[in-house]
Amino acid sequence: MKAADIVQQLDLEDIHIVSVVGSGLSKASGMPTFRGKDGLWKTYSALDLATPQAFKKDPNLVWNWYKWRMQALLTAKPNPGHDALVKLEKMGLSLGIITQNVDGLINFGNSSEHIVEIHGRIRYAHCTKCDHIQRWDSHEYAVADDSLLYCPYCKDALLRPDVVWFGESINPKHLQKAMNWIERSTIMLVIGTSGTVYPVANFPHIAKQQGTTLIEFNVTRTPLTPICDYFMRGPSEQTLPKFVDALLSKKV
Ligand code: BJW
Repeated sequence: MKAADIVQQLDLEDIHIVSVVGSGLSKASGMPTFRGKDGLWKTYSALDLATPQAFKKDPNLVWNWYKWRMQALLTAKPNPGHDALVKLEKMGLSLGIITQNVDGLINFGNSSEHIVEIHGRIRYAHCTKCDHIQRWDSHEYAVADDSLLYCPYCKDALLRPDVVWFGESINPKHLQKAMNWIERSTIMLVIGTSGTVYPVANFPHIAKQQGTTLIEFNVTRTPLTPICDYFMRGPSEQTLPKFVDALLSKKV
């Protein structure tokens, strides 16, 4: 469906947008997605590496996967899809963005009030023993040379990426903030996610139950498509800017 046709049907007097974001948004910035052929690194499935068990069994393997992704991220730039979300926020139409992406490519400058990075942040690593957290997003660390990163305080304890793996809990403050935005939302944008990882895959269902209008942006249908009110098929780096521009042209 065309952006202008969707905007035509929205209640423009009452716009409170919450966005739920997945890895498809960052694909045009050179970041791989998780599922499908993109989700394969060497012969490993990304999903088999994103677990505490995989890290325990072979920390070198898991760190090398993260270093490979970091090498891509060090030269990655936000794409027009990321920029469109920042534009919505600047216009005061966005309650918040719930992103599953750990890449930090949605750039609000110093303000992180309106974004929740629900699966963590790849640019940081935390100690497996103490509370120490440090950045590791530099060429110095992102070398796939089998070296491990250790805590400067605990010495013998490994650092691990500051992300949420399968079976690990989501930060309750992040969940609370996300739920609060969903409760207040009138529109939810579901962008570039396969909608298969919980609890995020439940958010559109919760929003739908309370009457929020759902608009999905994806190159293909997903398990969430049947409950969405509108589906904008295509790369989000193209469809999202079109939608945001159509919305802003009606709002101002
Ligand atoms: C484009 C595009 C373009 C491409 N434009 N689109 C309830 C039921 C069943 C199981 C569970 C449940 N609740 C919890 C669970 C267990 C588990 C889970 O969900 N399992 C499922 C697999 C069934 N969840 C958890 O363990 C979570 N923890 C939790 O809930 O704690 C409490 C608890 C624990 C245990 C049991 C019960 C409760 C934690 C989940 C953590 C997920 N972590 C990862 C790795 C993060 C770190 C890292 O980045 O390395 O998060 S896994 C991976 O999947 C990553 C992603 O954020 C996440 C979602 O993937 P995403 O973004 O949707 O990517 P893809 O590849 O799947 O899809 C890309 C989409 O883009 C596709 O649709 C394309 O078509 C599209 N696309 N190009 C637009 N240009």
